[in-house]
Order: sequence, then structure tokens, then C-alpha cells
Amino acid sequence: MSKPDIKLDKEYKLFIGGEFVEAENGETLASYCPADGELLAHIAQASQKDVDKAVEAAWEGFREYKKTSRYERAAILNKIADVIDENRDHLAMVESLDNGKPIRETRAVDIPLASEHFRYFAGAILAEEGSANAIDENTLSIVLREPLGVVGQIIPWNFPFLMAAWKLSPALAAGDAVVMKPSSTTSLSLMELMKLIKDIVPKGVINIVTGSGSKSGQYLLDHKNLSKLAFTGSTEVGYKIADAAAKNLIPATLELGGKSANIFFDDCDLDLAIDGLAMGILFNQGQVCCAGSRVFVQEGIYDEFVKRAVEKFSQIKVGLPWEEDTQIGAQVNRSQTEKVLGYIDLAKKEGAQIAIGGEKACGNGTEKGYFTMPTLITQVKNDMTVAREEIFGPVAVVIPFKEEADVVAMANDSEYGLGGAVWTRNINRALRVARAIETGRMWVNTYNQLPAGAPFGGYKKSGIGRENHKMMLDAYSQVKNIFINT
Ligand code: TAP
Repeated sequence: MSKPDIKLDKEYKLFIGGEFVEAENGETLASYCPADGELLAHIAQASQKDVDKAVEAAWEGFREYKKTSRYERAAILNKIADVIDENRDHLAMVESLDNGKPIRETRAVDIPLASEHFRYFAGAILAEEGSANAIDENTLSIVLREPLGVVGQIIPWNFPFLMAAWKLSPALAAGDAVVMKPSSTTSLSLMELMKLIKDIVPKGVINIVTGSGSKSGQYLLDHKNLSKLAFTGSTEVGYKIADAAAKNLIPATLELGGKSANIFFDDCDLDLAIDGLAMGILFNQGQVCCAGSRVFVQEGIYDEFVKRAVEKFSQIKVGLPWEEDTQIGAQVNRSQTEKVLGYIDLAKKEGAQIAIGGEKACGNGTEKGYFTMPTLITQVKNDMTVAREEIFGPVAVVIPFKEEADVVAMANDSEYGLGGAVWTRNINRALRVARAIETGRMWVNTYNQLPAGAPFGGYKKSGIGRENHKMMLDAYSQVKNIFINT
């Protein structure tokens, strides 16, 4: 299939105070398709002044928006969800071209899950209940939640559209205004969404400042007049966010990296398990914060598991993102691909073996882009670099284990704690292991489902806070207690 000719702007402006505006100094950055290197569009590079303007516009927007009833806010969220659903195919293709994700994933996962999040938080805000207590015969204590004000939100490139939805939906539901900075690598789907919802969202409630992390991002996180920071991205940048929040004495929620354990016991259903291995590490080219990248396999099934995993990986179609049968698309850019291949080289140097993959993909039209073969690395020890650091590619390392206690200890021997799974037919073991692993999310006999309504976030260095759940409304609001002497 030839590359679809979809309608994109040549240049995307900033979105401030309900209008698309040029960056004050006219600076732009180019956005390329990682599957063939073609220029897709330019995005504006927000300056310090632009970020200041966006924060001001957000405060102005907030002053009106905080007066809206929760019914009005729920209606806005539901309208955004409707617009996303109506434009699903277009948004999915923009995301696939800009990020390299296969169209079957963007159409079935990224875009519909985004609208699901807006609908979920529309429902959640309507279901919120306040509380009042009689302290004594004459005194009532009323507990109210009020919005925080203006939130600075910074999101990554691996799920550009979905991460925007994860951040915008609770903030808007709670009554806050936002200034959001998407990744400069993948800003197009969000800018396309802003074109579609410009007249649905009250002026100033959503402001988008595109541009690089080191400039636009840094200006935003250092801004003195924000009420909160919300960040998804690497643990490295997470430290900077926490620092900036501490300096300005504001709260920060952080969704960071991971090195999740995918644990397979001898008694698991092997067919299901091999699918779960692939789902855990190949989804989104492995560029998933909770990817099942450390694969622990019990000794009794180890040889058979590796043999079947190699068979499975050899059948995966790596190809152009816009083709319907592509299962693995392009990595997001050259530096990410080089990083992944660098880790594979390091694994070899550290004494591990490449059971399959380990190189750039070629064939199926992938020559011009950044494609990596699905890769399985065996003979890995838990203290090797490839078992400790986040690779963020379609690369799983396999580590054998003997006993339940051994695998729990190895799985927990990590600075991260974001996702993970256990595969077994023994329900007691499944629950024991799920409870013993130090992580924010454990799947049992499945992997990588991320529906709205299920709290998601990290233990340890994987973050602070939980997204996707109504508890996020607390993180986007503050408590007012009114005491009445009746
Ligand atoms: P980062 O390099 O941390 O970038 C994330 C965002 O921060 C981007 O918008 C980036 O902008 C911006 N940024 C970079 N430096 C900044 C600075 N000094 N000040 C302010 N903003 C700055 O992460 P990434 O490479 O995009 O994403 C991959 C990482 O995110 C992985 O570690 C992954 O595990 C993690 N992640 C976690 C989750 C959850 S839910 N825990 C979900 C997705 C991804 P530019 O891109 O324009 O430089």
C-alpha cells in the first residue's frame, strides 16, 4: 500500500488563549516521519515569552472555568470524546506517520483509549460526592474539593495522543486550566486535536506550547506561577521536575520509566504465555514504560519457552506503519534506534546471546526508516546492564529461575516498579507473587491492558501518583474545609 496522502498543516502554531499564534521569535522545529524520513510539518518553538503568555492565558481561562458546574465540565469532556471518535481514522493516521506506530494499534488502541479517558473522567466528576459532618450539636464541618489553578503538563513521544488524554482529562474534570508541552518529536496529533476542539474548550483552559524539552519544557517547569506540575517521561527528567516543583513549593505527579518483570512459571498455559511475552515487549515497538522487558522463565519450561518465543518473533511482521498487516512499525527516531542497538551490542559484550533479532530490520519497505527486529536475548543475568536499564525497544532479556522465592527476589532487585506480570495456572501462587512484587501494576495471565478506571503508576523510581483513575481528581484539586457554627 502506498503512503496515505493525509491533510496536514505545513506549520503548526502554538495554541494560547483559544487561538493559534506564531511563536514570538518565529522559530520552528521540523517533524519527520520515522518510517521514511520524510518531512511532515514544522512546529513552533515556544520562547520564554510565549510560555509566560500561555501561563497568563491559562490563569485568565481558569478564573472563568472554575465557575462552571461539574455538569458543564462533564459535557465538555464528553464532546471532546465524541470529536475524537468521529475523527478516529484521521487522528490514528497522523499518529502513525508522526510516531511510526502501526495503524492497527493507533486505530484500535491509542485513539479509542484516549476518548475513553475523557468519557471516564466526565463520569467520575459527576459521581463525586462531598461530605459534611456534624462535629457537635452546633457545629457542621463541610469538606469541599476546589481546583488547583493552572497546571503545567509535559508528555513524552511514545504515546503522544493517549498521554495527552491521560493528562488533560482529569485536569479539565477537576476544573483546572493547563499549559501542556508535548514532545517536540511527536506534537502533530495533539495539534490536530486542538484544531478539532478549539471551539469546544473555553478560551485559555487548554494551552499548548510546542518546542524542545531543553527550551520550551524547561521554561514551563521553571515558571513561578503554576499550581502543579504533571509529567510523564524518563526518570532522568523526572528528577528535574521534582526539583522545580520543590523550588516553587507546588505538587508534582510523575509517571516515569520501568524495567518490568514478566514471570512465567512451569505450569503456565504456554500458548497464552508466548502471546503474552510478545504483547509485553513488542507492543508499540517496545517503547512502553511498563513493557515486560525482563522475562523470567522457570527452569522446567525454559528450553521450550525460548524455542517457541523465537518461532513467534520470527513470524512478526515488521513494516511500514500505515500498512494494515504491520505488527511492528518504526522506532520513533534515529537516536532511539541507535540506543536500542547499542544495548544489544552491550549484551553481547557482557556475555549474553542473541536468540533472534539483534539488528535493524530490512525488507517490507523499511530501508529508509528506523526499524528494529524483535529481539530475544538469552544467557542473561539479573545484574547485567541490559537487565537493569530501560532499553525502550522490542528487546526482551530472558533470565531462568528455580523457585518462586528466587524470582521474587530478582524481580524486586530493580530501581523501578511500574508494571509486571505472572503467568501460572495456580491462583494462589499468582496472587502471592502479584502481591510480593514491588510494583504499581501486576497483570495475571495477561499484559499491557491500560483501560480508564484502573489506577496506573509507579513504585520506587517509576514515579509518584496514579493516573487513569478517579483518585487523580484528588491530585488535581485541593481540600477546602468550612466550619459552621449553626
Ligand atoms: P523524556 O526525554 O524524559 O521526555 C519527556 C518529555 O519531557 C518530552 O516532552 C521532552 O521534550 C520533555 N523534556 C526533556 N527534557 C526536559 C527538560 N529539561 N525540561 C522540561 N521538559 C523536558 O522522555 P521520552 O524520551 O520522551 O520518553 C521516554 C521515557 O518516558 C521512558 O523512560 C518511559 O519509560 C517514560 N514513560 C513513562 C510513562 C509512564 S506512564 N510511567 C509513559 C510513557 C513514557 P522533548 O521530547 O521535546 O525533548
